Amino acid sequence: MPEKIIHTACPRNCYSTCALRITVEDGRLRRIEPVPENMATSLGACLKGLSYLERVYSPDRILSPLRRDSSTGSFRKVSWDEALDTITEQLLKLRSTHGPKSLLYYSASGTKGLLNSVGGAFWRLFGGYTTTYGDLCWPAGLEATRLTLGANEHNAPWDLANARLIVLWGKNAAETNIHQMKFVDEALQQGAQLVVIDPRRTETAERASLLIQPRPGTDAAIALAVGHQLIEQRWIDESFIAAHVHGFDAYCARVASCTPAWAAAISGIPESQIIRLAELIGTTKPATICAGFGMQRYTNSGQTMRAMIALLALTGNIGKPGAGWIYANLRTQLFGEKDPVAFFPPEHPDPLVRVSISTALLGPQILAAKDPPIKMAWIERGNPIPQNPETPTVLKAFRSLDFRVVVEEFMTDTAREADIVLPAKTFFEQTDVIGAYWHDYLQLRAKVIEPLGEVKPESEIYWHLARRLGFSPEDIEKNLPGPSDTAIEAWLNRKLAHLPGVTLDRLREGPIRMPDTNDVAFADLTFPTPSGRIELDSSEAAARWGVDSVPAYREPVESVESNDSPGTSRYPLHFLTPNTKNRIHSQFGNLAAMRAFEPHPVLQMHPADANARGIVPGSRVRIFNDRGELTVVVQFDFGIRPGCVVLHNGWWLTDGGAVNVLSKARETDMGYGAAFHENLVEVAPA
Ligand SMILES: Nc1nc2c(c(=O)[nH]1)N[C@H]1C(S)=C(S)[C@@H](COP(=O)(O)OP(=O)(O)OC[C@H]3O[C@@H](n4cnc5c(=O)[nH]c(N)nc54)[C@H](O)[C@@H]3O)O[C@H]1N2
Ligand SMILES: Nc1nc2c(c(=O)[nH]1)N[C@H]1C(S)=C(S)[C@@H](COP(=O)(O)OP(=O)(O)OC[C@H]3O[C@@H](n4cnc5c(=O)[nH]c(N)nc54)[C@H](O)[C@@H]3O)O[C@H]1N2
Ligand code: SF4
Ligand SMILES: [Mo]
Repeated sequence: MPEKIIHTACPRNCYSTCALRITVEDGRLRRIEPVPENMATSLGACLKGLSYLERVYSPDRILSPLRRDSSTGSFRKVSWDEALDTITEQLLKLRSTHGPKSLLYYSASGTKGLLNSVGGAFWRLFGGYTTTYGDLCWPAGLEATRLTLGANEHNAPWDLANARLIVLWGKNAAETNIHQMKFVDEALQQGAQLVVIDPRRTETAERASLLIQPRPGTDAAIALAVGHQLIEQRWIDESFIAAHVHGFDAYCARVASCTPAWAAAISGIPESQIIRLAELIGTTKPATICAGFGMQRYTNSGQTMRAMIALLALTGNIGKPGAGWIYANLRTQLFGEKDPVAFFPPEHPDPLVRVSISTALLGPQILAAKDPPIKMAWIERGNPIPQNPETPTVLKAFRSLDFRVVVEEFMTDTAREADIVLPAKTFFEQTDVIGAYWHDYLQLRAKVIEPLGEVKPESEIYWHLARRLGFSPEDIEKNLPGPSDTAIEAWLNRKLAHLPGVTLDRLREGPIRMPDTNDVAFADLTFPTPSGRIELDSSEAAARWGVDSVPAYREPVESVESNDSPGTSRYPLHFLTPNTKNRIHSQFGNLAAMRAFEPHPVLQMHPADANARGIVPGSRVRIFNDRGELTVVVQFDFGIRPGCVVLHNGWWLTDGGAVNVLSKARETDMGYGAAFHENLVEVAPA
């Protein structure tokens, strides 16, 4: 059969959301190449993207429904009829005994797509359901940005090349946003300076002229001291502040005592580095701060992010080319998710939906749920057992349920706990439309091959279940797309109808930037905040989250310096669990292509910390605290701040490296994020 070329886009939870050009031959994927029309990802797929050639056809992929034998724990292949009949019977029993809200529908970040909303539509027709609020990823930063600037938008990715100063603050773009490094590189070639602020010397830091390695969770102190210094040196843009900033006087009062010496003592970095950072931010224009998501997973990090954005407001670095705050660009999230607060409790506009479980507290809150209690879980697009905080409690919570369904591509830690596992599609096997959170392209995630084996996309699974459960044909017709490709396309076109000029046919021609978008966010200097200005003083922050209305530094709850944290002398090491280049969280690590680079979990440790504990490189060590223990191989790394140890997140329990065995279920100060980076451990020879 002749070769066929199809354009699609990678839907992983990854900044890039790359456009991909796929060659298919005999119905099989052959080649994956770049699509230069997406200007943000013109360099093409990363190794993970290229590894789809392995992933889709992996012998480990789940290609048919499986049923667990509860006495032996082993799985056997069953027919779709048996799987769907069993689930139907369980759902009917659950609904009549405990009510529909005893069903937890848990979905996470496994794939992007408009069709993801079909799950919610199905469970409403079922009569209702319980779901989660907040998420593991980014909400403290989203909320801090919304409170300060009014919206989560930022300049186009390529605009970064115009910056003269780039601060990658708690962001490891060389591994997590690799396409951003192209624009960092262009800026550097034109003489820009790069600052990296991270407790680790990452690959990103190799290009930096200043690397600041703070004690984790103390960045707010640094930011406030930089603000203090900017004001003291008159490195501020007074006319910009007068016209566009709300709360400058209150901010000045706050930072008056936040001297560089004060912040240096808190953050454990030289005072001279804070003074140098202030000088760079105060005297280099335009300046962009790119803030990572990793650094906003602390109990004080919403306030930290507000303190960081303030530095751009003081220096007039907003609304201009090469300037601004790059955190998340929600311009393409036009399907109800633009205002993250809309999803927050206590009220949900829909009485059929009980939004009562904080994602950060998933394990404890499943166990504690009442009226009705949670009795059954349906899990898709997520691997909560290794990825959510407090793995042992998440495991206990799932095991306490009467019945569990997991829709998965692979036998993950979560799938192994299921009573029924349903095979999940890969994105090559169903058409969808996806946005992004770094660039503003809408893209067609076009179907490229027929589903392998007996795989059915989720929307089709729901359609079959709806018929078995006896939902009315009108309800099904109105709310759920049918199984055929044409029904899916008609459903997608209806979803896009409110966007002028955006149709599947138009998307087939290539990625489209959002209508009415531009390269510079807030270029008109209007800010959708209560005051219409950039808010350094936010009464909404105080009212909604109970924090100081002006950003302040507060010691993290679990910290070597904090008195609130019992037993910290027993657990003196910060456990950092960052992302890694060749995985997206718990995905890809099971493939041979990735195992070749990272065959097993490795703890990275500064030799000074290791020597003090009699640990030699290459040996096995125990990492432990009151919550759990892991045993892995240790590697020395002079680039890590002493007092910090590093193990990449995403390893499975079955790999022996599931980092959340050690973390605590705890929320961030705002946005209902997960503060699992506040995590103290001790390490000893195994
Ligand atoms: N290859 C790859 N790319 C990804 C992902 C992936 O898993 N793999 N995941 C995607 C997703 S879902 C996300 S959320 C993003 C995350 O993207 P990033 O935020 O870039 O990634 P993280 O590794 O979570 O954190 C970045 C850095 O923050 C540092 N850090 C930790 N605590 C602190 C602190 O208190 N202060 C400071 N200044 N730095 C700190 C860590 O050492 C780490 O190097 O990446 C996305 N891109
Ligand atoms: N300690 C610690 N924990 C962390 C983090 C950290 O930095 N440190 N990072 C956190 C962050 S930022 C995030 S975003 C989360 C990520 O955690 P999750 O949102 O749970 O995401 P993944 O680990 O990528 O797992 C997604 C699962 O979805 C499956 N999947 C992929 N595509 C499909 C599909 O089309 N249909 C179905 N049904 N399934 C599919 C994949 O096979 C995979 O098993 O982890 C969080 N956990
Ligand atoms: S994982 Fe990210 S960088 Fe890699 S191909 Fe997919 S979108 Fe692109
Ligand atoms: Mo994330």
